Amino acid sequence: MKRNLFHPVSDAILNAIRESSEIAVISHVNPDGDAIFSSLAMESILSQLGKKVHLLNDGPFKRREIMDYESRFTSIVSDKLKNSSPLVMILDCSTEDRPGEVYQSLKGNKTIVIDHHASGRPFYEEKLSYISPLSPSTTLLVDEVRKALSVPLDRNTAEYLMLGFLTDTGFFHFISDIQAPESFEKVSSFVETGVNPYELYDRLHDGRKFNDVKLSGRIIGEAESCLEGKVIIAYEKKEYESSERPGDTVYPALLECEGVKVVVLIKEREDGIEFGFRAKRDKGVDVGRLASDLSGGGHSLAAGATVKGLKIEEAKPFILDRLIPLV
Ligand SMILES: [Mn+2]
Repeated sequence: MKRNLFHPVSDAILNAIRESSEIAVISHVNPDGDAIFSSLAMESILSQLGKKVHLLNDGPFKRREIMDYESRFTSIVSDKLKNSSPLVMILDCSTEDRPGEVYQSLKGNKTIVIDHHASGRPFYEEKLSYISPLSPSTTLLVDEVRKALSVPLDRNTAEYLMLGFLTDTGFFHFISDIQAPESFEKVSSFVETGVNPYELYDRLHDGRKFNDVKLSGRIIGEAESCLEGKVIIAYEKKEYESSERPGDTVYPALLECEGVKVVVLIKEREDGIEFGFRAKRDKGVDVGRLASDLSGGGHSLAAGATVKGLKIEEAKPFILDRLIPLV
């Protein structure tokens, strides 16, 4: 089998870890599952080597799947930590602003970057970085570091590694054929420790508030099919109150519609409109480019942008004008 996803972890990285007794682990602001679970897995691995680990994140912990772990992290870098000149490990961040404020106060320390994003502006020292754009999650790269450090895989660590993988791949949905063989080898090693995919699926999905599920239903009910169904527009109005991000339910449901190429979620904010875009794979629409034309960002299949001063009734013609040449 051709090996694509992982390359050897450099000696510079392994030595930096071995020589450090104090390590600050930082992931990105507004964290997602992969950010938090790669941090927790790294903490568990480093602790087994006797390291003192500090988990840092600016938050906020808004996503349901990570809320329970907030207390394990801090956004305050103590003077004591600063003065100890810890090794810094940055996980799941593609640009220098992603690690947020906590990183600013530790800048200048020796820093390792582990990430799987294809784009971004490198802000790291080559030999201290472990970047593999083909890896479906940062947690799989953390597992390569674990192996290189000869730390055995226990169930607890495997569960974190699996959770980051599951959240970044939409529970196996977004894995390409290039990624699949090596990814599933990893998954196989995780489940061998006793990790149970069924249980993790329920843990990631259950516990939603009834009203949040109803609101998602309302947003789907009010969605509009445009341009012969190639574009579907849904609205998240200011008066809608949800304790979660309705898009997590609304996008996948609307992307299942026959003939759809792009789903747009128009989110009414205090100062304008935030557009969320999701594109169907293999339909030739790059919503990342559309978003960046609007000074936003993202990937070819998932992206977003905010247009200040735009009113909700202006949002649909505004975005359809831009989508007509693309679909
Ligand atoms: Mn990630």
